[in-house]
Amino acid sequence: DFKDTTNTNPVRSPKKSHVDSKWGDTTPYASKKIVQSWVQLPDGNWELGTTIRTFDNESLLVLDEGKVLKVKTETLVPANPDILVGVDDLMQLSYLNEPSVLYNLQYRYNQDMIYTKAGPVLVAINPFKKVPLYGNDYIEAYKRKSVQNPHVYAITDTAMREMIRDEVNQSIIISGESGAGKTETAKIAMQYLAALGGGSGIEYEILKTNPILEAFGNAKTLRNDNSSRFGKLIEIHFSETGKISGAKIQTFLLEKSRVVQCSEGERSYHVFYQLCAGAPPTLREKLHLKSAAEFKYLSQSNCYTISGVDDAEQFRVVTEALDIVHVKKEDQERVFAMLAAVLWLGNVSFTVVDGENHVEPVLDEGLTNVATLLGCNVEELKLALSTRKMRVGKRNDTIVQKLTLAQAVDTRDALAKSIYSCLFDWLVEQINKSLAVGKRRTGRSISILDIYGFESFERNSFEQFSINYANERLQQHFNRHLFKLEQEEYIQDGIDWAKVDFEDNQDCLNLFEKKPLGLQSLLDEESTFPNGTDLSFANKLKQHLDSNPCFRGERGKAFTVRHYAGEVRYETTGFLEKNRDLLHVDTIQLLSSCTCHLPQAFASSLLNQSDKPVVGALHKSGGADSQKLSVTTKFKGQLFLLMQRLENTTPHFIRCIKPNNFQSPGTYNQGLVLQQLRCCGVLEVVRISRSGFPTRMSHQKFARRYGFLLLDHVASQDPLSVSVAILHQFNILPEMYQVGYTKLFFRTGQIGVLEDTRNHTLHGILRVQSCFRGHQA
Ligand code: AOV
Ligand code: MG
Repeated sequence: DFKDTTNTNPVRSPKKSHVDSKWGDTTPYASKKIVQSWVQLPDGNWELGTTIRTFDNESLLVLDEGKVLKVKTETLVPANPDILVGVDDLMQLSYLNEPSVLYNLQYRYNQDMIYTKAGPVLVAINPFKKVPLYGNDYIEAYKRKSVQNPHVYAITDTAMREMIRDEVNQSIIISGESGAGKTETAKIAMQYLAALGGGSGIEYEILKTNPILEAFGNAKTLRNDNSSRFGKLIEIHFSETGKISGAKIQTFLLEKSRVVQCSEGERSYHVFYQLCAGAPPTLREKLHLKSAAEFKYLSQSNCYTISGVDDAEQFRVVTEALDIVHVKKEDQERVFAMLAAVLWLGNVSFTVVDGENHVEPVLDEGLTNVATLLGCNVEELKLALSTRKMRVGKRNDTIVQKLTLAQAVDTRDALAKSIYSCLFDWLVEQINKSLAVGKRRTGRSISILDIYGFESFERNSFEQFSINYANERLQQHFNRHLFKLEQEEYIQDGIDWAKVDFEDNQDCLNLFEKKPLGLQSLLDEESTFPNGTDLSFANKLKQHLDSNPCFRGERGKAFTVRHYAGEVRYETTGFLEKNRDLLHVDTIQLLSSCTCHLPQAFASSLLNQSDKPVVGALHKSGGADSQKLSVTTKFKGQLFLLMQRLENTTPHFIRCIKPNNFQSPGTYNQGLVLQQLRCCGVLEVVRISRSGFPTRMSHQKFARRYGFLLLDHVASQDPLSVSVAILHQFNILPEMYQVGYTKLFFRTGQIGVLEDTRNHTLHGILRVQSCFRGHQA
């Protein structure tokens, strides 16, 4: 129940420990008899050395390969005794310093032990290869608790047990940089839940949502061959007996721009390549499909394949999965037709009309195929792509404006992007219908959060701006639970506690969210100005935010933000347009006239793009609805709601770590790992947990839960007296617990003994009862 590993360390009183933020234990070096210590080499890596002589303030060390080194003694960092090498919980390290943690993780990683506990947090290091840690045998073993190694299965098991025990919703929150392994980890957790809560058959459907959502929402980036370009929360519900009763998926801000534009060496969404490679002949003909290389949207980045991935085979996997979540064959075909329409849209080109500044679409197979696939009239399509209706003057006369080349290309791309994102939303809706949970919400659900990880590229745009903001929010949730709330609770309940400092990211969040002078408000403001440009936006940021320590204005249209995970330089090019994300009325009207639509839901989600009725949406400033929320504002609202929902759950955190930037197995880059450990505060978490009291229970609950185990009569029956009597009877050492005003606080592992005794006793009672009943019968 209380899955704790016993702390083998001598307990240090938090008040007396020599703890500083950098090294953890800084008990004066010279006062100890340490043979081995860590020495930092010029390349930044740490190596183990044995001190052979010390003089003045210098030490002579011999390294593993026999090299001898003279260094300043104060730069040496104590190493742990051999017996602690490779411990499965960093809490057990006697010296909790960066090199020891790095080495411990590396030692385990080299033996394919990719999971390690850092107090309450599970650290997972991406192996970038198949590791023999999964499947039914392992699931069984974790279920029976016959293995103790840290694992996603173990943390998922804990969530499951706590959900049933406390009747409180749980969440598994997975974070880490792009490519660190979040999505894989989420799938491993789902696998475990499906195995434990399976039976109704709905678990297969839940598992099959993964290939579908990955096909439509993941793509190859420079960081990750299977990078999630949307955020996802899947809430899995359970019946009273612990069986899965349904699930609900919520998605966040899909990166639409990828449909029409992606950088060299990256790909658009997997599903496009899968369709081109895997569609059977009849479908190919019907959709006028060609190979990926013949579609401009796919050819622009010069990357068609992913090593080790067979797109044609994946196409079959995806269609099979669509069958399983009950998307009808005819709807599937409509989905593919929409995808083909998007691809053909990219091939629509424009010619400049003689001597004028405006353009017309070329009447070629691109244009006609789009019209056929969407089921609209070619002439109407031409007009929608090259003109714009506007209202002018006091009488609101409608005039038709002809578009320039740039405007026409934007209109075409905007159409492609919205068809795709509506398709995505529609699919999620279909999946949710298939997985639907009954109306009654219970206290029995486990939510798994897998969003896009922190990103920093050579060029970063609005997408990275949004993704990294989401990661700041998530980091705050992590901080709140592991540092803030934890310590506040100790102080509130009046127990003896010396505060542990942690890197707070509130300043960075304020930089984003502050009104009226924060990044998001300023972006929204500039987006509503008809004359606002990316440059005027960048200038405004510099004017108002230059004194903010998390912000730095750059030359031209750029700015830098100091994120918790590192500095990122953003180019404002395209920010305003992406934030406005407007679809012109003409386009919406065109789409609502199409005959080849997916069922109603699709059309309506498209019309929802302008939050008002289509007719009322004509505006002077370019024909779009000014009421529509900006992308940033909507995203922020979604994230707030998400955080609120997570606040009502018991969280379980998994930190994924990327050991190298090449997606290759066996390479452990110390610097890279250290940077990730630092920015998410792993060492501080361990420090708090080690000196803290992670298990707590109110006096009442404690007395009720264990009171019946008391052997002697207690004079006073008030919960506190009963609790104290229990503690005495079980010989719980005074340094292992603290009595607060309302609760008892225990160090890691302490409650386990009580729980075991309680379970044994209960078990015994039940056996006696059933024996008795059997006897009677
Ligand atoms: P991410 O979700 O954290 O990145 P993924 O979960 O997609 O990262 O992992 C990236 C790749 O690492 C996967 O495609 C696998 O090849 C490999 N990998 C990760 N975890 C494991 C594992 N446990 N065993 C084997 N291989 C693994 V992003 O979505 O980019 O933030 O936006
Ligand atoms: Mg992912």
